[in-house]
Amino acid sequence: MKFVLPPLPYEYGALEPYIDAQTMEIHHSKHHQAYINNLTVALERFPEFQPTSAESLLLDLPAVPDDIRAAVRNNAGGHFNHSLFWQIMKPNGGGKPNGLVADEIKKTFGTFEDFQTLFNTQAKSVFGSGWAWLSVDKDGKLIVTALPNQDSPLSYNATPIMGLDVWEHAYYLKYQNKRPDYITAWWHVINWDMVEENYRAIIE
Ligand code: MN3
Repeated sequence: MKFVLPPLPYEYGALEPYIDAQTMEIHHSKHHQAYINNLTVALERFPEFQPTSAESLLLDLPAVPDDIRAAVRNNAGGHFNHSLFWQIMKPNGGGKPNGLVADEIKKTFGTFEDFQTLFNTQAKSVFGSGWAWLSVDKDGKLIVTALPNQDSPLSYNATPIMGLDVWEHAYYLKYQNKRPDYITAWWHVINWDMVEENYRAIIE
């Protein structure tokens, strides 16, 4: 199977002023592309091992040949995570969620603001590089987690519906060491319609 860089659903500058065009261009065309290239190179070493998708690799990492398991974990993770990340942002996003996911957030975490505080705390807590995630666990419950590097919730029995990349490459040009400012700004570009769509795809 051939892995390809999905086009961004908006222009590189579309998330300004919250995420700058240069960061978006490097992040998408260089970083995301590098995960795809590295994944491809790793898999070429085992032509008899033919995954059907990045998801299938992440759902069953123990099935990946030992020699390339770490590379697959990092790079299939990088490909899958970023593919989700671009989709759950949009220009003129932000605000509060609607629909089923909004109801479930309230049921699980209290108010929307309680959820946001928890998510922000997880995003700030990542030591070094990683992500904060909102996922649906195997019992259908919403969970907020932080994971290191490019680890995907898929490898931890959960399906992500929203994630925030807190690698420095996601914000350093504009925000330098001020990760909390990037996190605050990011809520202005969240695409709640897509989060709702992701949620419905799992529970319906
Ligand atoms: Mn990234």
